[in-house]
Amino acid sequence: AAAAATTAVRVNQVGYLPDGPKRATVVTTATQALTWRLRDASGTVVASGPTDPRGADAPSGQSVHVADFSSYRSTGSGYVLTVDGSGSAPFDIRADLYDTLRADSMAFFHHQRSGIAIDASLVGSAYARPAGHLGVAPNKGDTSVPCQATVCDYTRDVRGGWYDAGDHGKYVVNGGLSTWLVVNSFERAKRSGKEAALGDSTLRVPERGNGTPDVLDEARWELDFLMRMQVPEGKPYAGMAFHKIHDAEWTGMPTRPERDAQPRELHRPSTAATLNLAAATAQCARVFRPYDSAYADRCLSTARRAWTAARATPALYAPESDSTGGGAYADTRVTDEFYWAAAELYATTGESAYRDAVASSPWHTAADAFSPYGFGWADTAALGRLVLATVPNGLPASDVARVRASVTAAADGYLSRMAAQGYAVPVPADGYFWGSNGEVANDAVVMAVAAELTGDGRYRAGALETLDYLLGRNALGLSYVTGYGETFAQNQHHRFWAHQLDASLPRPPAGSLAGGPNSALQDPVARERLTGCAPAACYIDHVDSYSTNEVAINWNAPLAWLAAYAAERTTT
Ligand code: 9MR
Repeated sequence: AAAAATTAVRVNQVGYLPDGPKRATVVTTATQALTWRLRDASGTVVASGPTDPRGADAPSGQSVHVADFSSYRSTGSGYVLTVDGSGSAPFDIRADLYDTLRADSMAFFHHQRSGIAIDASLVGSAYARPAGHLGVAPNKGDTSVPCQATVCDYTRDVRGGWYDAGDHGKYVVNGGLSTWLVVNSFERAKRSGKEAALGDSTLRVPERGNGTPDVLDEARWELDFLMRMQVPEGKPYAGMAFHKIHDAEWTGMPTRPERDAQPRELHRPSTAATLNLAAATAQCARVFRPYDSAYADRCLSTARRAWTAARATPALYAPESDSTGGGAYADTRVTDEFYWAAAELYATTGESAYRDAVASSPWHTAADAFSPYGFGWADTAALGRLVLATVPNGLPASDVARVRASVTAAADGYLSRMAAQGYAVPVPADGYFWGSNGEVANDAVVMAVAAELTGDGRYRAGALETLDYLLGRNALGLSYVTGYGETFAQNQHHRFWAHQLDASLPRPPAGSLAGGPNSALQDPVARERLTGCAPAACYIDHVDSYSTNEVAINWNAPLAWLAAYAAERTTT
């Protein structure tokens, strides 16, 4: 009995796809193989086998075994995996496992919309709220936002878009990356002929029924905002993008969007934001073309202007110190943003100037365009590679082959790291930084693209297995996605979904991904409650732990991408 008490069986608490990998991690100090038993809802053992003792697992700080029941392919619900007298959370095995997550994780963006009422008929009364930041008191509003004193002497209408995270800031570098992932999920689905699942009237958005795929409607809400962030002609830095717009001072917790009384401010343009805008709008021009050619034209002219402006001002950096009232999103290396924007502009236009910019970029041949720490808002070279690997373009065939090989090599790296770890996580032991769950999901996106490029099922298995990690097969035995699994994160840091602080406010809606373990302990709650944690266990489901438990558009975007991929029932 003493031994049983220390055994824990961690599974994907939502479940497994019938044709997908099915592995669990068993926390135990036993050094010899144990027997795992898969029991169906009636308690009958339907499969069994030996565990694989792995010993000490550095990221989790636990001694673990792995149980592999992938060969079991029957469907049902209420399965439990037992080892040594301990049982896992119950889970399902079914082909439609990810259908609801596909919709919920994408619906996150509608909930995050600024400048529009979130209607009870779409989201239910608990999540309904008046429009935020349209200038209705006490909001100062985003309809006429002045620049910071040293930046410019005019105001801009930068309404709309998505709030970044638990705060009410809107940041172009993170908005562009997140939009890119949302639109890329549609473009990928379209390549596989399965885009109808993301099409019109598949999401509960106000635009449903307008003939345009709902995922693109959602992305357009942010694209419209991003385009408003471009400096107008005739002004200093014309064509560049303001780096961000947010409150003058941090607001307290909780603060409903429509109750935010802080003055809003536009912060100085940056080269990174400008190139991010160029990449997202160049992609828009290509993907929106069949549905709205006038909009595609507008996106393309924005992208061209942004590109030209970034070339003229190639080193205007947002400072790390600018973090009062909003995040800094500082980045002083923008060669990778130049590469990503050039790749998008080239894939969309085929023009030689953009091809030359791609070919002459150091990132076109760099060995580290894909890093073990994944891509992110400051590391975008991988996005350029993903575009050039998947969108037909005029690069020499040998060049395209090399770019594609770099995607599969990156995926190989993630697979080998997963194989070496008890919890099959694609990130290294020192990779549990702020937003590590987003990093995990981004790595899975790369594996899924490798699966598409090669038809090799190992890459699909890797992408699916990272969902296992996010949904409960992890050091804490907790699903990081609200509403999914037996035990899930539900107190994420958010100014409106702050139920933990004010019972009249809702919890995060189903499908909200927590930032995840962050070994740097960058908030007071984490420092007080998590000191000494193993990297993969540096997480707490507390509303004030913004460095481990915030939600953010750049983390939900790859989750939505992955959920759509997993729901598609492709075999590669
Ligand atoms: O995701 C961002 C992370 O990479 C940074 O280390 C961190 C600190 O600067 O900021 C994170 O982004 C936050 C942003 O600054 C403000 N809105 C909430 C974001 C998610 O926590």
